Amino acid sequence: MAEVREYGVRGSLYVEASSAVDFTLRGSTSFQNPRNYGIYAEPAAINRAGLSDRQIAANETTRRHARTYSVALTSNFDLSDSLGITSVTSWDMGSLNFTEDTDGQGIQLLEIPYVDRASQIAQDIRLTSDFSGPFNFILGAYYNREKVYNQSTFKIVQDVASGGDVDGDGDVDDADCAATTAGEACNFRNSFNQTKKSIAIYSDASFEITDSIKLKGGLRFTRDTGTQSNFIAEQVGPSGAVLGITIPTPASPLEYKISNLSGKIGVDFQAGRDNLIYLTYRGASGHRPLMRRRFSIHQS
Ligand SMILES: [Ca+2]
Ligand SMILES: [Ca+2]
Repeated sequence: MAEVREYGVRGSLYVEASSAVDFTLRGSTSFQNPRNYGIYAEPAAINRAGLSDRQIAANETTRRHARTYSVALTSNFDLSDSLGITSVTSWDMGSLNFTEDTDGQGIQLLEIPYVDRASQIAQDIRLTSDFSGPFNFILGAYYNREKVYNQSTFKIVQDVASGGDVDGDGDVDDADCAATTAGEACNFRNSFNQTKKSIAIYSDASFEITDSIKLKGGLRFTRDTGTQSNFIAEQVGPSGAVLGITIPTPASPLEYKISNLSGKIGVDFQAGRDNLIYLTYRGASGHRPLMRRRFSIHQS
Protein backbone atom coordinates (compact mmCIF):
# COMPACT_ATOMS: atom_id res chain seq x y z
CA MET A 1 0.00 0.00 0.00
CA ALA A 2 2.19 2.80 -1.27
CA GLU A 3 1.74 5.79 -3.56
CA VAL A 4 4.04 6.95 -6.36
CA ARG A 5 4.71 10.66 -6.85
CA GLU A 6 8.15 11.43 -8.19
CA TYR A 7 10.25 13.00 -10.91
CA GLY A 8 13.85 12.86 -12.06
CA VAL A 9 15.91 15.06 -14.42
CA ARG A 10 19.32 14.40 -15.87
CA GLY A 11 21.53 16.00 -18.45
CA SER A 12 25.01 15.76 -19.88
CA LEU A 13 27.34 18.14 -21.70
CA TYR A 14 30.28 17.06 -23.84
CA VAL A 15 33.01 19.56 -24.72
CA GLU A 16 35.88 18.72 -27.04
CA ALA A 17 38.35 21.47 -26.16
CA SER A 18 40.93 20.21 -28.65
CA SER A 19 41.85 16.97 -30.38
CA ALA A 20 43.69 15.98 -27.18
CA VAL A 21 41.34 17.26 -24.44
CA ASP A 22 37.66 16.53 -23.79
CA PHE A 23 35.23 16.91 -20.90
CA THR A 24 31.89 15.25 -20.11
CA LEU A 25 29.75 16.86 -17.41
CA ARG A 26 26.77 14.89 -16.11
CA GLY A 27 24.16 16.07 -13.62
CA SER A 28 20.94 14.66 -12.23
CA THR A 29 18.35 15.26 -9.54
CA SER A 30 15.28 13.41 -8.35
CA PHE A 31 12.47 14.00 -5.88
CA GLN A 32 9.86 11.70 -4.38
CA ASN A 33 7.09 12.86 -2.06
CA PRO A 34 4.25 10.36 -2.10
CA ARG A 35 1.95 9.71 0.82
CA ASN A 36 3.97 7.29 2.94
CA TYR A 37 3.39 3.54 2.77
CA GLY A 38 0.79 2.09 5.14
CA ILE A 39 1.25 -0.68 7.68
CA TYR A 40 -1.20 -3.60 7.58
CA ALA A 41 -1.66 -4.33 11.29
CA GLU A 42 -2.26 -7.92 12.37
CA PRO A 43 -3.84 -9.83 14.03
CA ALA A 44 -6.84 -8.32 12.27
CA ALA A 45 -9.40 -9.15 14.98
CA ILE A 46 -7.53 -6.92 17.48
CA ASN A 47 -5.87 -4.27 15.31
CA ARG A 48 -8.19 -3.95 12.30
CA ALA A 49 -11.67 -4.34 13.75
CA GLY A 50 -14.29 -3.00 11.34
CA LEU A 51 -11.92 -2.55 8.39
CA SER A 52 -12.12 -4.34 5.06
CA ASP A 53 -9.18 -6.19 3.50
CA ARG A 54 -8.47 -3.09 1.37
CA GLN A 55 -8.50 -0.55 4.21
CA ILE A 56 -5.93 0.55 6.74
CA ALA A 57 -6.18 3.01 9.63
CA ALA A 58 -3.47 5.56 10.44
CA ASN A 59 -3.22 8.83 12.36
CA GLU A 60 0.15 9.67 10.74
CA THR A 61 -0.44 10.28 7.02
CA THR A 62 2.35 12.72 6.12
CA ARG A 63 4.30 12.49 2.89
CA ARG A 64 7.69 10.87 2.45
CA HIS A 65 10.45 13.17 1.13
CA ALA A 66 13.40 11.69 -0.76
CA ARG A 67 15.70 13.97 -2.75
CA THR A 68 18.94 13.30 -4.64
CA TYR A 69 21.48 15.46 -6.47
CA SER A 70 24.45 14.22 -8.49
CA VAL A 71 27.19 15.90 -10.54
CA ALA A 72 30.15 14.19 -12.24
CA LEU A 73 32.91 15.46 -14.50
CA THR A 74 35.00 13.12 -16.66
CA SER A 75 38.10 14.71 -18.23
CA ASN A 76 40.44 13.09 -20.76
CA PHE A 77 43.87 14.50 -21.63
CA ASP A 78 45.97 12.84 -24.32
CA LEU A 79 49.64 13.44 -23.43
CA SER A 80 50.81 11.68 -26.59
CA ASP A 81 49.57 9.03 -29.03
CA SER A 82 50.28 6.38 -26.40
CA LEU A 83 49.71 8.05 -22.99
CA GLY A 84 46.55 9.58 -21.55
CA ILE A 85 45.24 10.93 -18.25
CA THR A 86 41.63 10.37 -17.20
CA SER A 87 40.06 12.20 -14.27
CA VAL A 88 36.62 11.44 -12.81
CA THR A 89 35.26 13.86 -10.18
CA SER A 90 31.87 13.25 -8.62
CA TRP A 91 29.57 14.68 -5.96
CA ASP A 92 26.36 13.11 -4.71
CA MET A 93 23.89 14.18 -2.06
CA GLY A 94 20.64 12.71 -0.84
CA SER A 95 18.11 13.15 1.94
CA LEU A 96 15.24 11.05 3.20
CA ASN A 97 12.59 12.16 5.72
CA PHE A 98 9.39 10.39 6.65
CA THR A 99 7.27 9.29 9.58
CA GLU A 100 6.03 5.72 9.61
CA ASP A 101 2.69 4.93 11.25
CA THR A 102 4.29 1.79 12.63
CA ASP A 103 1.29 0.52 14.64
CA GLY A 104 -0.97 0.59 11.58
CA GLN A 105 -3.81 2.01 13.70
CA GLY A 106 -5.57 5.33 14.21
CA ILE A 107 -4.17 5.65 17.75
CA GLN A 108 -0.64 6.81 18.68
CA LEU A 109 0.67 3.46 19.94
CA LEU A 110 3.92 3.55 17.94
CA GLU A 111 5.14 5.93 15.23
CA ILE A 112 8.74 6.34 14.00
CA PRO A 113 10.09 9.48 12.27
CA TYR A 114 13.28 8.93 10.26
CA VAL A 115 15.68 11.74 9.22
CA ASP A 116 18.67 10.89 6.99
CA ARG A 117 21.17 12.87 4.95
CA ALA A 118 24.19 11.58 3.02
CA SER A 119 26.78 13.18 0.77
CA GLN A 120 29.77 11.83 -1.09
CA ILE A 121 32.66 13.25 -3.07
CA ALA A 122 35.04 11.10 -5.07
CA GLN A 123 38.06 11.73 -7.26
CA ASP A 124 39.77 9.18 -9.48
CA ILE A 125 42.77 10.05 -11.63
CA ARG A 126 44.73 7.57 -13.75
CA LEU A 127 47.49 7.44 -16.33
CA THR A 128 46.81 4.88 -19.06
CA SER A 129 49.14 3.65 -21.77
CA ASP A 130 48.29 2.49 -25.28
CA PHE A 131 51.68 1.36 -26.51
CA SER A 132 51.89 -0.61 -29.76
CA GLY A 133 54.52 -2.85 -28.13
CA PRO A 134 53.85 -5.76 -25.74
CA PHE A 135 53.81 -3.73 -22.48
CA ASN A 136 50.91 -1.58 -21.22
CA PHE A 137 49.91 -0.19 -17.83
CA ILE A 138 47.45 1.82 -15.74
CA LEU A 139 48.59 3.88 -12.73
CA GLY A 140 45.94 5.60 -10.65
CA ALA A 141 44.90 7.25 -7.41
CA TYR A 142 41.47 7.41 -5.79
CA TYR A 143 39.90 9.47 -2.99
CA ASN A 144 36.44 9.14 -1.51
CA ARG A 145 34.66 10.87 1.39
CA GLU A 146 31.19 9.95 2.57
CA LYS A 147 29.20 11.81 5.26
CA VAL A 148 26.00 10.48 6.80
CA TYR A 149 23.59 11.90 9.36
CA ASN A 150 20.97 9.59 10.80
CA GLN A 151 18.17 10.18 13.28
CA SER A 152 15.25 7.99 14.27
CA THR A 153 12.72 8.30 17.09
CA PHE A 154 10.47 5.70 18.67
CA LYS A 155 7.32 7.60 19.69
CA ILE A 156 5.65 5.26 22.13
CA VAL A 157 2.06 5.47 23.44
CA GLN A 158 1.50 9.20 22.87
CA ASP A 159 -2.26 9.43 23.46
CA VAL A 160 -4.80 8.50 26.11
CA ALA A 161 -6.47 5.95 23.81
CA SER A 162 -3.32 3.85 23.58
CA GLY A 163 -2.59 4.06 27.34
CA GLY A 164 -0.21 7.02 27.58
CA ASP A 165 -1.92 8.73 30.54
CA VAL A 166 0.41 7.15 33.10
CA ASP A 167 -0.54 9.45 36.01
CA GLY A 168 -4.26 9.32 35.26
CA ASP A 169 -4.88 13.07 35.01
CA GLY A 170 -6.62 12.86 31.64
CA ASP A 171 -3.85 13.95 29.27
CA VAL A 172 -0.44 12.81 27.99
CA ASP A 173 2.41 15.18 28.85
CA ASP A 174 6.00 15.23 30.12
CA ALA A 175 4.84 14.19 33.62
CA ASP A 176 3.59 10.90 32.14
CA CYS A 177 6.92 10.25 30.43
CA ALA A 178 8.78 11.10 33.68
CA ALA A 179 6.62 8.59 35.57
CA THR A 180 6.77 5.88 32.88
CA THR A 181 7.58 2.26 33.74
CA ALA A 182 7.70 0.69 30.27
CA GLY A 183 8.39 3.71 28.02
CA GLU A 184 4.78 4.89 27.67
CA ALA A 185 4.34 8.60 26.80
CA CYS A 186 8.04 8.93 25.81
CA ASN A 187 10.01 9.49 22.60
CA PHE A 188 13.31 7.58 22.39
CA ARG A 189 15.53 9.41 19.92
CA ASN A 190 18.94 8.33 18.53
CA SER A 191 21.15 10.35 16.19
CA PHE A 192 24.75 10.43 14.97
CA ASN A 193 27.10 11.76 12.29
CA GLN A 194 29.41 9.39 10.42
CA THR A 195 32.30 10.18 8.08
CA LYS A 196 34.22 7.60 6.03
CA LYS A 197 37.30 8.39 3.95
CA SER A 198 39.15 6.16 1.56
CA ILE A 199 42.43 6.77 -0.27
CA ALA A 200 43.91 4.31 -2.75
CA ILE A 201 46.84 4.03 -5.13
CA TYR A 202 46.59 1.31 -7.75
CA SER A 203 48.43 -0.07 -10.74
CA ASP A 204 47.80 -2.64 -13.40
CA ALA A 205 50.24 -3.89 -16.03
CA SER A 206 50.21 -6.42 -18.85
CA PHE A 207 52.85 -7.97 -21.07
CA GLU A 208 52.13 -9.93 -24.24
CA ILE A 209 54.62 -12.77 -24.54
CA THR A 210 53.08 -13.98 -27.79
CA ASP A 211 49.87 -13.16 -29.67
CA SER A 212 48.04 -15.70 -27.52
CA ILE A 213 49.77 -15.48 -24.11
CA LYS A 214 49.57 -12.38 -21.91
CA LEU A 215 50.98 -11.87 -18.39
CA LYS A 216 49.03 -9.51 -16.11
CA GLY A 217 49.63 -8.08 -12.66
CA GLY A 218 48.40 -5.33 -10.35
CA LEU A 219 48.91 -3.79 -6.92
CA ARG A 220 46.55 -1.67 -4.81
CA PHE A 221 47.10 0.10 -1.51
CA THR A 222 43.99 1.32 0.30
CA ARG A 223 43.65 3.35 3.49
CA ASP A 224 40.16 3.57 5.03
CA THR A 225 39.22 5.70 8.02
CA GLY A 226 35.86 6.18 9.71
CA THR A 227 34.54 8.44 12.46
CA GLN A 228 31.23 8.43 14.28
CA SER A 229 30.56 11.64 16.22
CA ASN A 230 27.72 13.47 17.96
CA PHE A 231 26.10 10.21 19.06
CA ILE A 232 23.01 11.09 21.11
CA ALA A 233 20.48 8.67 22.60
CA GLU A 234 17.86 10.39 24.72
CA GLN A 235 14.44 10.17 26.29
CA VAL A 236 12.19 13.03 25.16
CA GLY A 237 8.81 14.02 26.56
CA PRO A 238 5.74 14.78 24.39
CA SER A 239 6.57 18.53 24.63
CA GLY A 240 10.03 17.94 23.10
CA ALA A 241 11.85 18.44 26.43
CA VAL A 242 14.82 16.09 26.99
CA LEU A 243 14.09 14.14 30.19
CA GLY A 244 17.01 11.69 30.22
CA ILE A 245 19.89 9.97 28.44
CA THR A 246 19.44 6.31 27.48
CA ILE A 247 22.97 5.59 26.14
CA PRO A 248 25.80 7.92 27.22
CA THR A 249 27.50 9.92 24.45
CA PRO A 250 31.13 8.65 24.08
CA ALA A 251 33.72 11.08 25.50
CA SER A 252 35.44 11.14 22.10
CA PRO A 253 34.26 10.14 18.61
CA LEU A 254 34.45 6.45 17.70
CA GLU A 255 37.09 5.83 15.02
CA TYR A 256 38.60 3.07 12.91
CA LYS A 257 41.54 2.92 10.52
CA ILE A 258 42.32 0.09 8.10
CA SER A 259 45.21 -0.20 5.66
CA ASN A 260 45.28 -2.87 3.02
CA LEU A 261 47.76 -3.90 0.37
CA SER A 262 46.45 -6.28 -2.25
CA GLY A 263 47.82 -7.65 -5.47
CA LYS A 264 47.10 -10.03 -8.29
CA ILE A 265 49.11 -11.78 -10.93
CA GLY A 266 47.81 -13.90 -13.76
CA VAL A 267 48.13 -15.17 -17.26
CA ASP A 268 45.68 -15.20 -20.20
CA PHE A 269 45.71 -17.86 -22.91
CA GLN A 270 43.82 -16.98 -26.07
CA ALA A 271 42.92 -20.46 -27.33
CA GLY A 272 41.43 -19.86 -30.74
CA ARG A 273 39.17 -16.94 -31.61
CA ASP A 274 36.38 -17.65 -29.11
CA ASN A 275 38.14 -19.15 -26.07
CA LEU A 276 39.97 -17.29 -23.35
CA ILE A 277 41.50 -19.30 -20.51
CA TYR A 278 42.92 -17.32 -17.61
CA LEU A 279 44.61 -18.07 -14.32
CA THR A 280 44.71 -15.45 -11.54
CA TYR A 281 46.31 -15.37 -8.10
CA ARG A 282 45.14 -12.71 -5.63
CA GLY A 283 46.74 -11.84 -2.31
CA ALA A 284 45.99 -9.25 0.36
CA SER A 285 47.61 -8.16 3.60
CA GLY A 286 46.78 -5.60 6.25
CA HIS A 287 44.37 -5.60 9.16
CA ARG A 288 41.93 -7.73 7.23
CA PRO A 289 42.27 -11.54 7.13
CA LEU A 290 45.91 -11.99 6.14
CA MET A 291 45.77 -13.73 2.79
CA ARG A 292 43.06 -14.41 0.28
CA ARG A 293 43.82 -16.67 -2.64
CA ARG A 294 41.87 -17.51 -5.74
CA PHE A 295 42.81 -19.64 -8.67
CA SER A 296 40.37 -19.67 -11.51
CA ILE A 297 40.27 -21.23 -14.90
CA HIS A 298 37.50 -19.95 -17.11
CA GLN A 299 36.53 -20.85 -20.58
CA SER A 300 33.98 -18.94 -22.60
CA1 LIG B 1 -0.80 5.09 14.61
CA1 LIG C 1 -1.24 12.35 32.27
